[in-house]
Amino acid sequence: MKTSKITEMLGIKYPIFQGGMAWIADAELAAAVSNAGGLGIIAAGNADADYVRSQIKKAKELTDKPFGLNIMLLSPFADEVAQAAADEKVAVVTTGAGNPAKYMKLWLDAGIKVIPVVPSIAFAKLAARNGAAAVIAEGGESGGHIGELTTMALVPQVCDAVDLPVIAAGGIADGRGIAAAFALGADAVQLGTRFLSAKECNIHENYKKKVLKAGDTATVVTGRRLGHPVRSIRNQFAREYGKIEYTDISDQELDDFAAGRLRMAVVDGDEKNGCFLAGQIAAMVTEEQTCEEIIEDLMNDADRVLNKLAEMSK
Ligand code: TUI
Repeated sequence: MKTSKITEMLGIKYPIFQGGMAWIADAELAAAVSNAGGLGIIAAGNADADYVRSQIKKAKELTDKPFGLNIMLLSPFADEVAQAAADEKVAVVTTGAGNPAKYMKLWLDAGIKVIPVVPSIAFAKLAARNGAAAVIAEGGESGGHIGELTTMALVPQVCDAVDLPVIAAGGIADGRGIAAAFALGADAVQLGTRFLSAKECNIHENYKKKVLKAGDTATVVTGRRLGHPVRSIRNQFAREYGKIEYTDISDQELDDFAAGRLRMAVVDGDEKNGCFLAGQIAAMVTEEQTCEEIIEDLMNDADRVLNKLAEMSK
């Protein structure tokens, strides 16, 4: 595959981002993806600035390639992590779960390329006005915190709405998904769930097993009532949350019920009580591979599909 606007802008080999998955995407995963030619992204999640600084330092030791930092804007530590990103001058900041407007000047002054996740055209336009280098159009097929639109509907509309490179995310697991994203107008793709099975992904073995054995309807969305819909693999926690979500339980109690569940999944591998975030393509993740194998597979498969499509149009 030839270079794209994104590979040229960021100085990376392949137009593949690894999603900045909270609690999951650490320096080791990000560096492995960057070393394999994609853009690895460390997730700040709900961690404080000291943790984030140590992860950035570690990634710099593990790779001389560009990598990114994802800042989850609902985090209580978002302010100090935003400052850490500027101090450490990471190549790329991606943001999720909110509006990064108040940090844009800080990051742009530090020479950082800011690439927010946008769940709608309004947010894409706002990001463009505020100086974003590109936007990630993430559809609701994704794991974790999601917007309302699907990738199929969101990506072409965002491409039409802003004069910026667009990275498509949500529901992409192989070369067919990558080719489809390009057909919709994207310049690159971001994958999260596919990297959950990576050898360099330091999640609990039970998390990997859950993804590897997931079927097509394995995931479910909870959390709409509090305005933070989250897609995860159906298990006891998701069922219990679903049962109480629309009862007269208070917002605070509902929030408390979900608190700490991602950690229980990622660190403890608690199959019943953890919240195992994963996208709708979990069933397409069928083997443990290194990041290099995953990325080479993806690019070869995308080339195969694009060549097939080119043949069809002759
Ligand atoms: O951020 C994600 N995925 C995530 S974050 C996360 S941790 C979390 N824990 C508990 C509650 C919520 C999150 C797990 N997965 N993806 C990027 C993303 N951003 N998807 C959707 C959005 C988004 C949604 C609304 C971006 C902006 C936005 O603005 C609306 C507003 O009102 O701020």
